[in-house]
Amino acid sequence: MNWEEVYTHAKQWVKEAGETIRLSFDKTLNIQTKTNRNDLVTNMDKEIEQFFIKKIREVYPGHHILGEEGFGDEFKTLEGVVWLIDPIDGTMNFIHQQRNFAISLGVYENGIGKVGLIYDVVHDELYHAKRGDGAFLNDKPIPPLKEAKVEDSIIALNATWVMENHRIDHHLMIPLVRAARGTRSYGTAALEMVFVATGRVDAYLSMRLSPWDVAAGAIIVEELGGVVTNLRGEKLDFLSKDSLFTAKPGLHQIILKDYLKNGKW
Ligand code: 2AM
Ligand code: CA
Repeated sequence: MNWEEVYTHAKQWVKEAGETIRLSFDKTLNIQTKTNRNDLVTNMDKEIEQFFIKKIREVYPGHHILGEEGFGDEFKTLEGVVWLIDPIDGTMNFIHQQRNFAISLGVYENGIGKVGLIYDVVHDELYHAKRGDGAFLNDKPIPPLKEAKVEDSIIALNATWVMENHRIDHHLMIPLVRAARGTRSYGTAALEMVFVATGRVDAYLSMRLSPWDVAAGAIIVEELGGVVTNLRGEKLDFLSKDSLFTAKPGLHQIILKDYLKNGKW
């Protein structure tokens, strides 16, 4: 596989998709609900996913595609080359705010992340990485991540876990929230992961995300020395929904040991 070529194509396609989204701001959005009244999808989510699928199938007919809106393939392993696509990560922000959303595109080979792109469309900021070649914000290299202390950290986490009635004992989060310098909530896993990558936040925790929400971000964060696991400290499989815990090196280990180890995540 010529990964340089895949990288170049992916960048071109993401930019093109971003332009389509920017132009859509002047048009009327068609908004529908999926599993519940707050689980939203628009004609743009669908259009952008279909745009990527068309491009990938034309150039790489042997590759598999897993997309949030379900226009890709169905499969149970990450064998071969797999594109994990979130056409709009932060759909609720896209609808309500026309900002704080991103396109997220991760390409994996036999389960190993090779190329990751997250495009902040509104700011025209493309975060991208190819395994082993470092990570970039547009043309600028992003410096490697340094260690941080919990008491100096800003931690991104969303409050949705308070409402969810699964087995999670969210009271266990209180000591961590108290110990940190501050918390932030942005509503887009892809951008929250690039905020970790760029050091704008020190860690990001989420109780439940899908493979396409985290596939690209994991490649970018790991390329900079950051750590990406679930809340139990295990590697992600990029096939099923899971919790997410990503942080600077060192900080990840400390939070896991001192704050998360008693949770049933
Ligand atoms: P989305 O906008 O692509 O749906 C918001 O906290 C983040 O969580 C976003 O990245 C959002 O992705 C994702 N998200 C929202 N609801 C989710 C769900 N039920 N399962 C998995 N991820 C979800
Ligand atoms: Ca989405």
